[in-house]
Amino acid sequence: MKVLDAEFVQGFIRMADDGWKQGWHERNGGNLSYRIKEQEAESVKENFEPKEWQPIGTSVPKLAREYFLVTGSGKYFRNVSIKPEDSVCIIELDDKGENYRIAWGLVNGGRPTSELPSHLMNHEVKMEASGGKHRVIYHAHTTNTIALTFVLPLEDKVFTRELWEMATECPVVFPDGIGVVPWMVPGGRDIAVATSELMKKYDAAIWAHHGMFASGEDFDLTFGLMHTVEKSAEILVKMLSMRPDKLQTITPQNFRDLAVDFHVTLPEEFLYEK
Ligand code: 2HA
Ligand code: ZN
Repeated sequence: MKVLDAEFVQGFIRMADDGWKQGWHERNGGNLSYRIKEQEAESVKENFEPKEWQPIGTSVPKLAREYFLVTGSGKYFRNVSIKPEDSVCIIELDDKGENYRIAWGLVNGGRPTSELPSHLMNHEVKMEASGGKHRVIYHAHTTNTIALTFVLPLEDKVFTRELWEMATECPVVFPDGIGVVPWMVPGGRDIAVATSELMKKYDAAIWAHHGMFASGEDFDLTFGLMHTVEKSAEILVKMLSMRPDKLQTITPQNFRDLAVDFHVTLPEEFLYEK
């Protein structure tokens, strides 16, 4: 089968396009990766032409020999759907999880995303935590979430609680909460380590003054998570623009009642009295 005909590739392209349409991917902002299933890799392997091995910049031994579909460094989400073979690539990891090589794509040259260390370290953590179910890692420059990192304390418990309060669906969509990474230089191993530490506990992490990372089992769940958090952030930005306080809101006891009916566990650390 041609790579572009595969369902997982079509799903990846659609998600990239959806993110672009949301306004989260100015210029070359953001990146997306998908851990390819064995039978999916098998179905398109006839097209692979492996290039030389390159260092990942970190070590992900549990992902040894896995294949990933990833956006290219410096490539624009805006272009993914019209020239996917120029914008994305399939990479293979070596048997130590220390090097990668391009097997398909980036036909005009280039490298996988500059955030490859963060993507792969998050994949490693989430694969373990989910018993192998999580396959998608998504980084986007979500406008309203970024705006909030200038006015809210950069604490997991503050962001979780404030975002939960803005839309009743939020505690059901991300019951474990959301993490916050303080401002750090992007692209390297340090920010990858800090993010993957938070991803042991959460499915989403905010990068202060930069954007967000989300993890999920498939494209729908991962895009849906990013979309839900960002929508909630938009409501909070609107609310704070109208007045600095709330006349009424969802209370800690409301959240506890919701948890019972929706069969989710909401950690008490987020249900503090203000
Ligand atoms: O330009 O978003 O964080 C890609 C990025 C880097
Ligand atoms: Zn970014």
